[in-house]
Parts: sequence; C-alpha cells; structure tokens
Amino acid sequence: MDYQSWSDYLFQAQRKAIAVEPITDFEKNLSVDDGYKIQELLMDYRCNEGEKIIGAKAGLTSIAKQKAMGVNEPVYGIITDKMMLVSGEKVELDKFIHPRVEPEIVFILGKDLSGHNLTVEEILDATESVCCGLEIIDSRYLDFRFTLADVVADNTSASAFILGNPMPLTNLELDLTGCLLEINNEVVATATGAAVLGHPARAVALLAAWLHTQGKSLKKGWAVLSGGLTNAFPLEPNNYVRGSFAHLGSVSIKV
Ligand code: 0L1
Ligand code: MG
Repeated sequence: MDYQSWSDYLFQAQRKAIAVEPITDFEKNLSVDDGYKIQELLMDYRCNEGEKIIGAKAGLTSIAKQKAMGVNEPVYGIITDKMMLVSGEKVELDKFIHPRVEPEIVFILGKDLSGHNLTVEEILDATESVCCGLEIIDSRYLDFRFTLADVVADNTSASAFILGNPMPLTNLELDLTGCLLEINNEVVATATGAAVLGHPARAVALLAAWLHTQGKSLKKGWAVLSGGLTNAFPLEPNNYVRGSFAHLGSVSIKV
C-alpha cells in the first residue's frame, strides 16, 4: 500500500477543505495499523509546512461517542499549534468541511510520560494543570463516513481546539467534574468527567501507552485532549458555543 500517497490525499483534503471518499472505498483491507502509518506521514507533511506539535488527543473515549460511531475502542492523534484557537474567538466556517464541537477535559503535562498501564495517580502526578476545552472535529471524509482505520489515518478528525484557563489539580475530582455544553444559550448536552473511561486520566494513560509502543512519549508542556465527554454537535452559522465545567470555568467560540 502506498502510505505516502494516502497521506497526501488527506493532507490536500484538509488544506483545501474539500471532503473526499474514505480510503477504504479503494483499499478494502486498510487496517488500523495502516491508518496510524498514514497518520504519521500526514503529520510529517504538516510539520514540514511549519506546524509544531504541541500535544496529543484521544478520541472516541466515551460510550456516547463510541455508540454514535458504532465502534468500541478509542483512537489517538496529534495536535499542533495551528489548530489552537482562542476562547471567544470567531470561527470562520469556510476553513472547515463540516465541523462539529465537543467539550473535553485537557491535561497540561509537567513531565514526560511514557509506558504501559500507567495509573490514574501516575498521570495526575505528571500533570501540571488541567483546563476545560472545546475540540472542533472535522472529518476529511464525505458525510463523516469512515471505518476506524480511515479515521485514524485522518488524524482522528483533529481540526481545532480551544483551551480554558489552566487550573491546579489540587482538590479536583476530575471524574466528578460536571460539564454543560450550550449552543446559543441552550443546554444541548451534559456529562461528568467519568464519561471518559471512568476517569479522563485513563485516556492520557492510553495515549502514553500508544506512544510507548512507537518508542515515543507524551512531552512535558504538551496539552493532552482526553476525548469528548458528550456527543459532538454540528457547528452552524451564527452559533455561540460554550462549554462550562465545575471548578474549571468555561470556554466559548462564536461562528
Ligand atoms: O475526537 C474525537 O473523538 C473524534 C474521533 C474521530 C471520530 C469523529 O470524527 O467523530
Ligand atoms: Mg475529541
């Protein structure tokens, strides 16, 4: 399989904001491992264009999202400086294909982290601060139609994210942290941190294990998106989207 040309295929789709057919329409046997090889080359392309890796993301970490996508395992991707937006910022829809937004708990690491079976305590010990966040996902595939292998190749639909103010971990129980997602001041979904694998730090542990198998690690200073607590909602013209979290504050965007 020509991994390089599939990564170019997805790179061009993202750059031009034009949806394309899933790779599995052409490569019936595309595996999740193939998807990760394509993702790695895709991120090389983006870094060669000047983007800087500043973190990682876990996707499909909640039952709500796994059910919505008909899968039963998380996926992992990479985030860059170019994907970061500022809270309150106006989002231009024409930069995206069919964006959706979801609320997330984000870990800012104070140490490098790598290894299998890291515990929640080990993750929290390596965490400098946490913040609330919104992730904008934007599959490069037509109608969000893809297999797990396709979406992995597409860097798990990573497109943009917005971070709230960093908060110290002291006295925070992230599994009990409640979250409201509002669109145009109407609550469209609610959840607690436990929606992500029982505790969002478990998503960070899975990311550390994924990188460990490649001889890599989560890096000190990185932002780690632990996955949508609720389903993702389409971003429409004139939307005002706000994610509000107990003890973590809120984060918003305007369309
Ligand atoms: O961040 C996510 O959970 C997205 C994972 C990929 C699936 C999708 O595009 O919804
Ligand atoms: Mg996400």
